[in-house]
Formats: sequence, structure tokens, C-alpha cells
Amino acid sequence: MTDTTIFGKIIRREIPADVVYEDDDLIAFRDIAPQAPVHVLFVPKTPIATLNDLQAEQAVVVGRLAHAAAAFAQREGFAEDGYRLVMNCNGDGGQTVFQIHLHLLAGAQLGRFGT
Ligand code: IU
Repeated sequence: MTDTTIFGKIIRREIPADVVYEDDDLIAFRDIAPQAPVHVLFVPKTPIATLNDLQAEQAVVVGRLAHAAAAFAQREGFAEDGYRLVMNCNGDGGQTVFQIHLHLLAGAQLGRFGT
């Protein structure tokens, strides 16, 4: 199945993005509307609309996103200072693009989260 979202277009290079990492399983690029000095999205190449659609046998997909984000933080030198990983799900979670993705936020003392 093909990812029909904007992120699918980025994966297929149909639209540009500031790609910072890619491998067979995922792509990572800078968010166009950054919410922190560093704001990178880690997106699997497997189409999965929301976390609610993640099957047990696909759980490793999310693990790969987290591992790639941690590796990026270490490469970029801010792993020790810290960072935040966020996944939004559906309306109340604030999800706007329906291909699962992990937000990496860093580069400043982040505020507490919630409503
Ligand atoms: P959300 O978790 O679905 O709300 O996050 C979607 C993110 O995708 C959001 O932070 C947007 O700024 C970002 N984004 C992007 O980086 N490039 C795009 O072309 C589009 C959205 I559309």
C-alpha cells in the first residue's frame, strides 16, 4: 500500500524537504513549522495512519523511529542536554498528518505539556 499523505510525497521525493536521515525503513526531515530550535519528524516508510492502526507485529516500526531519533540526538551533540519525543494521535492528540510520525524536539528547555 502507498502512503497517500504529504509525508508519502516527501518519501517519494515528489515534494522537497530538509531530509536529515534516511534508511530502508524510515525518513527524517525538519518540520516546516518548528516548535523548538530543533524539530525533526521521523516517519516510517510503511504506511500506518495512526497509532491506533499499529499492529502488534509492526511495533518494531515505532522502536526504529525512537532509535533513529536517539541516534540523531547523539550525532548532533544534544543527547546529553536532552530532548523530547512526541507522537500525536487523532483529533484530541493534535494529529494533522495521517501517517504516523515521531516528533523530536530539542535545543531549549521545553515547557511542560498538556492542555
Ligand atoms: P502532527 O503530529 O500530525 O500534528 O504533525 C504534523 C507535522 O507535520 C506538523 O508539525 C507540521 O508542521 C509538519 N509538516 C511538515 O513538516 N511538512 C509539511 O509539508 C506538512 C506538515 I502539510
